[in-house]
Amino acid sequence: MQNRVVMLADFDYFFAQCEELRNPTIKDKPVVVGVYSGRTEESGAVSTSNYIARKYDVKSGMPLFLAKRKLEGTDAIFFKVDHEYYDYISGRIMGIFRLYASSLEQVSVDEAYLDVTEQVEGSFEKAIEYAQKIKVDVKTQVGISFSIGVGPNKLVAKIACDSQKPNGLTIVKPEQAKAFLAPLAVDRLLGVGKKTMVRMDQMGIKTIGDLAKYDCQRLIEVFGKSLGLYFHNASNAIDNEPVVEQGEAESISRIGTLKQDTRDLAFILQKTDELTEYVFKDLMERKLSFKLISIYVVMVDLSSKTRSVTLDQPSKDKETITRNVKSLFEKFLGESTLEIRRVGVKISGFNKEETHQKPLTLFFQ
Ligand code: TTP
Ligand code: CA
Repeated sequence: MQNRVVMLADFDYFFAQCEELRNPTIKDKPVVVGVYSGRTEESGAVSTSNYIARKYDVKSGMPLFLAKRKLEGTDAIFFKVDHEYYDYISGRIMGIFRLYASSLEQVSVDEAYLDVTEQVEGSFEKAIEYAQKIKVDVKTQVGISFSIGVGPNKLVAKIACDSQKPNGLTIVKPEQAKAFLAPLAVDRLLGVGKKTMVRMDQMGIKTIGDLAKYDCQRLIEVFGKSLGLYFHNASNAIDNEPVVEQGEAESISRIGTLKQDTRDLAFILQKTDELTEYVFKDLMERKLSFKLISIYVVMVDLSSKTRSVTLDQPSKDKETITRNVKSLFEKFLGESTLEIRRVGVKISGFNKEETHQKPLTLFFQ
């Protein structure tokens, strides 16, 4: 299978950058965005600050009075959070990202994964230029800068992105991924909190490289099967989690145009087999089972029809799709006399438990 090329984009000092955007004159001053609790004039905490304020040791989560003390004597400016405005800016950027990716997974108001494999034809060289293009486009259209990490999967892309901020662009090719992770502390991996870190330290594991070399069987004994396997894979830069749209459609489908209008079953099935390959690939990535198979037919007069079949048992295999698509078309050709122009294959009726199964990594916190 082709290499995946996955990007993580993380907007720089986001809330504070949004404030700079609408007040350009404050750009060279320390900027702090805070949540005011309302109890007293001063009480509340720092949401984020620009990099000038960070030089004075201002940090997210810090009480505002402390931030004010640290910035005493400077011309620092303080803002109240304005989520509506930040969401609006975020939405505009996500809209631009969507044009650049086959799938977009928004993780938070200021972070999103982009699967750009097809767009860069699996090439990390092309991905550098592509990432720069996205940066310039967003900067020109919206005025916001961000950091991008590029890797063969989400895990590597995320750590790559964190390694160079703000306005960073960090590329980690598949063959460099293991060596890139190896020297980093184990707690850089999602799921390694304080307790796990102490336990790993006792086992002589300090870096991701130590974890990668550690006996997998032993990890399973200590942390249980799913977590043990996850630690083994993650430390070896293996991560197969697909980039999935939030609230993604409850079906997988592909439509294609036939090379010529026809009523020839074999000719049609050649096309639908091709479409089924793609549908099946998506299905494998999402690890789902389906109960409903449908065909979509567009006739020469551009009228369209669908036909479906419901399976007795949920299925996960390709042959079931191919076989049912074939019999649906056999039946359909018997019912209609028009030549066919376009065809589609769709599977749906996914097992709800599977669709709601969150990736393992979401269970950690
Ligand atoms: P982050 O991505 O953690 O931080 P950032 O965008 O401010 O800075 P950078 O990525 O350049 O390091 O958080 C994104 C936004 O979430 C941030 O702008 C404000 C908000 N936030 C809080 O409100 N409280 C917090 O404790 C943190 C960490 C973030
Ligand atoms: Ca950010």
